[in-house]
Amino acid sequence: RDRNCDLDSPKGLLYKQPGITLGRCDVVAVTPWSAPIVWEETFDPVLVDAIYKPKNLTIATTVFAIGKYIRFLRDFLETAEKHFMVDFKVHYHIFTDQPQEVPSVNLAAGRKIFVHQVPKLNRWQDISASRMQMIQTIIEEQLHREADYIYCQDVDAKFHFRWGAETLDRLVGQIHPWFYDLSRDQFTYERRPESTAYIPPGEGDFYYIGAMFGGRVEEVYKLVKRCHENLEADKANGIEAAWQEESHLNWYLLYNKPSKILSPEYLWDDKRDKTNVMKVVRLSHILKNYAEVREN
Ligand code: 2GW
Ligand code: MN
Repeated sequence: RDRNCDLDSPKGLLYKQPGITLGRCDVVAVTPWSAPIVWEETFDPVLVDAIYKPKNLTIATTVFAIGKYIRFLRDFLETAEKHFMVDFKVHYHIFTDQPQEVPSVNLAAGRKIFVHQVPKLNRWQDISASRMQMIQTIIEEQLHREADYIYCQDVDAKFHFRWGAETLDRLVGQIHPWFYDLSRDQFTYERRPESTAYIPPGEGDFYYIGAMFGGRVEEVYKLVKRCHENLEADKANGIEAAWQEESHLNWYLLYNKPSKILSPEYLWDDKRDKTNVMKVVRLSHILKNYAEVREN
């Protein structure tokens, strides 16, 4: 398993020479702590696949489809089969209150769906916050044995383009598509010192979206465990962070720096027009009728 960190590259593979002075000049592709920020044209997909495919990795993904959100699952899964970690072993872990409604989707060899029945929670804040706890439990019970990496995603999204092994790393955060071009004082971090998710003014790297985080299973385990503990501590104190688990995720990733960061290409929002830095959209949050999907 430790060999997963090695970047063994096949002999004789031909690819473009890495540049020192050329490359994307319109975006920053590395953080001040030397973690890559992944953008189109900053990696060679053929080389990335040649390094990662021989490792025989299993990549788990978790998606929640509770209540009316079950309707988004088919498109999510069908588009994932076309673009998400193609030619890798993928285990989709679906958490739903309606196991009989999980669509049957043709999966490529080595890819599997696991359905986990969960209760129907009514408050959306509870659905969103309980994801941390459920991911913690599934890692303890199953994934620590069965998967190398885990990526935790929203279901109201569709894949459009390669979402591949260039995203694999120890701890991975996703830049929120509405915040990548704002200053840190405009981020919607939790600003009340009474919350465990509190981030003081003047601090902050990026605003990470709650809809996508991931990495090595043992690193994501530490993240979800800590966020779950902090969510519980806040609840005991009668406080709920501004954006629930997203606020706690932002706190965690500020003080436990991610080793790789995904540009907004890896989760765009269809409500926002594509900006100049966006050469491709790999996955995007679809337009949905909030009022209709959210009423009980
Ligand atoms: C129900 C009522 C209101 C809001 C959400 C739900 C709901 C969410 C639901 O009835 N059933 C369900 O399965 N969910 C799951 O939670 C589903 O996987 C969904 O994609 C995820 C997050 O809810 P969603 O997609 O409505 O939230 P966004 O995309 O508007 O939210 C962002 O902010 C949230 C803050 O709590 C989360 O951090 C989320 O990850 C962000 O994308
Ligand atoms: Mn969503």
